[in-house]
Amino acid sequence: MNVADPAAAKQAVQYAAHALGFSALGVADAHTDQGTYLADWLREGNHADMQWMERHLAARQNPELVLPGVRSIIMLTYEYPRTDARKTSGSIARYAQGEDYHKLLAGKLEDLSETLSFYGGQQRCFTDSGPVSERFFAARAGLGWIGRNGLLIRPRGGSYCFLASILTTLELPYDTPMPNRCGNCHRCEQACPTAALRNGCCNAGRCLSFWTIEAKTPIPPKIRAAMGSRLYGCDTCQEVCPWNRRQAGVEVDIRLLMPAEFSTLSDKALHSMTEEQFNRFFAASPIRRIGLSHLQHNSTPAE
Ligand code: B12
Ligand code: SF4
Ligand code: SF4
Repeated sequence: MNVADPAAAKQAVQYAAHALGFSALGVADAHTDQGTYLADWLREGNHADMQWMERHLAARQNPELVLPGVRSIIMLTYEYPRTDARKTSGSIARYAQGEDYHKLLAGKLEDLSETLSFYGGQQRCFTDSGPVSERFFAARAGLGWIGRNGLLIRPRGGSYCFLASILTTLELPYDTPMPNRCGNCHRCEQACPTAALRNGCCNAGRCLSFWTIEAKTPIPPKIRAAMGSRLYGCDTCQEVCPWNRRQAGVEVDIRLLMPAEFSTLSDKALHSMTEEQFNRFFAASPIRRIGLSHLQHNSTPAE
């Protein structure tokens, strides 16, 4: 739908996003051709046992199926911690050190949706929670480029951020994509412990993030051997990225920082936890979703 003053509507949502703690906002044309990248990726079996990805294919490729009349996709970034706060063995990916971002961002996205409703728009909002190609649209919205590690890289902020999306029926001014600045660097591909990265494509069946979070089957011995002491997720292809070095002055929501009791939770304590203790301990954390037995399976068995 055409807005009387699209620039004013975009500016209003930009101000509101900034006030809510989002670090950047960009707008992409919802009908941008996504090509066959995702379909090819699925056909080659890169999604391992994440069958839900096949079910989402049609909607992912056609945002009209997600929100009829959609014109723009607003993409947002929200910073998460830069350092691994664990003091004992067993690393937890930076994005999962604090509270569950799905819940943390949902209310903020609803607030932004209300701002857009004021201009006559209808919206649907997601953060890692819906059939939207978030990295693709973030790159189209000019927020950064897709690096060889498959992640959205920002020239000033690197890749340590969540992506969130708002599909809207409003036609807002679109932003311009930026060039890829990976250059001749291949550090992420070289550092990946399981060789999961190839030509900017991540094979989930090899990725330690998949095995420690999403997999429904036991970790195969070859993967286990490469896992080291990763307890939940993997940040290796981000840790080695030169764009993640310049991080001075980045403000992170305090709720995304690791609580003290997490940073010292030992393998032994984890293995002696009951379901009830686990649910209480991880009540606000995204880690709760995988359940106690999966987390225990990830950790080195207690002596
Ligand atoms: C499934 C999934 C996974 C799977 C598969 C990973 C993968 N690489 O696809 C697993 C469980 C392994 C995973 C792991 C991680 N994930 Co994940 N994941 C997703 C999810 C739900 C869908 C991704 C997907 O569809 N992948 C399939 C590929 C083919 O599609 P795609 O993402 O649209 O992007 C590709 C195309 O754009 C393509 N492309 C490149 N050039 C071109 C050119 C053209 C013309 C076209 C058409 C396409 C194209 O390249 C992109 C990357 O491969 C998204 C949320 C979402 N809804 O998008 C989060 C998401 C991508 N994950 C995220 C994160 C943080 C992670 C981890 C870092 C977590 C961790 N620390 O353990 C790791 C990183 C692993 C890695 N190197 O990719 C963030 C990324 C933030 C960022 N800065 O980019 C997202 C966006 C969630 C969020 N909302 O914040 N993830
Ligand atoms: S998250 Fe870890 S295993 Fe997955 S691609 Fe990156 S470095 Fe490789
Ligand atoms: S490590 Fe190098 S190749 Fe990989 S994403 Fe970062 S800049 Fe690109």
